[in-house]
Amino acid sequence: MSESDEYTPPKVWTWNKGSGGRFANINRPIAGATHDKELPIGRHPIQLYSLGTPNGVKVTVMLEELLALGHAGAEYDAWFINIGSGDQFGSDYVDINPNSKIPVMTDRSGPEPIRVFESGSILMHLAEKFDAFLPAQGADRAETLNWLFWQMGSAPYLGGGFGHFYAYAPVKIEYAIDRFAMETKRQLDVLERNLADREYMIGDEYTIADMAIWPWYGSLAKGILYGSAEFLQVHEYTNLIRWSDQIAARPAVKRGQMVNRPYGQPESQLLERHDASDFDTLTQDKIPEDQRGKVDPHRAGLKTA
Ligand SMILES: N[C@@H](CCC(=O)N[C@@H](CS)C(=O)NCC(=O)O)C(=O)O
Repeated sequence: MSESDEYTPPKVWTWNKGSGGRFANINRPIAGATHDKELPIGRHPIQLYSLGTPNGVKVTVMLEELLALGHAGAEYDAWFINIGSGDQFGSDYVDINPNSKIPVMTDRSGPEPIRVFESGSILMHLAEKFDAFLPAQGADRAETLNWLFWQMGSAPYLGGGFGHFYAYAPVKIEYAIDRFAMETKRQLDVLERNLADREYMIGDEYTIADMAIWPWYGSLAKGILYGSAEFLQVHEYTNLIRWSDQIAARPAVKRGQMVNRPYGQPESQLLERHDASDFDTLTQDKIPEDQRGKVDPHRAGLKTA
C-alpha cells in the first residue's frame, strides 16, 4: 500500500489481520480474555500489574512519591505485564481490567480487594486514599482535576495519533502525520503557556496532574518520544523543558521510572518491584547474565522478599 493508493471503504468493515505496523499482533476488534491465566499476588496492600510505558510510569511515580512522604500503606508489589506477548488478555487480568491495558491495580487494604483501572482513576484513588498530591477542595482541586483529565483526553492524540503515524505505521501517510503533528504542537503550546508563570501545572503545588502529564509531554519535550525532537522543534518549548527537568530530578520520579521497565540501560531496569531495597539489588545489571530480561529475579528465586 502506498499513500497514493485510493482506498474506498467497503460497506462492512472486516478484520484484516495482516494490517502490519508495530502492535498489529496484539490489536483485535473484540474485548475479553484469550486464555486462562492467574495473576500473582504479593504481600503488600497495593498490587500493581504494569509496564514501564508513560501510562505505567504515572502510577509508579505516584507510589514512590507517597512512600517518600512516609505513607507505609502505599507499599506495593509491581508485577511485570508483557503487553507484546498478550499478558493483558489473561483471564485474571481481564477480570480486574476489562479494557486489557496497563496499568491496573488492586487495593487489598480493605475487607475486599478493590480493582482500579485507567491511570487517571488510579492516581485519584491513591491521592484520595492518602490525602496527598490532590488539594482537598476549592479552585486548586478543580485545577488539578482539569489538568488530570486534560491529559487523559489529550495523550491519545499524541500517542495513538502522532506517535502511531509518525513512528509505528507501516506507511507514512502525510495527511495523518500532518493532522496529528499539528494537534501535538498545539497541546505542547497549551502546556508551554500554562507553565510560563506557574512552577507546576496548578501553580506552586506538585500534584497528580504533573505526575500524569510528565511521562508523556515531559518526555516529548526532552526529545525522548518517537525520535521526533527535530520534526516537532521541541526545543522551542522552554517552559515545558524547565518543568520537565525539575520533575525528572525528584528522587521518587527517578525510582518510579525504573519499575517494570524492560528497556534502556540495565541499571535503569527493575523488572519487578516487591521491596524498597530492590532498587539497589535487583536492577538488570545486578543479576546473573543468563537471567536478564527473561524472568524477574523474584520469580527466579534470587530473592524471596
Ligand atoms: N487510558 C489508559 C491507556 C492505557 C494504555 O493505552 N496502555 C497501553 C500501554 S501504554 C496498553 O496497555 N496497551 C496494550 C494493548 O493495547 O493491548 C490509561 O491511562 O490507563
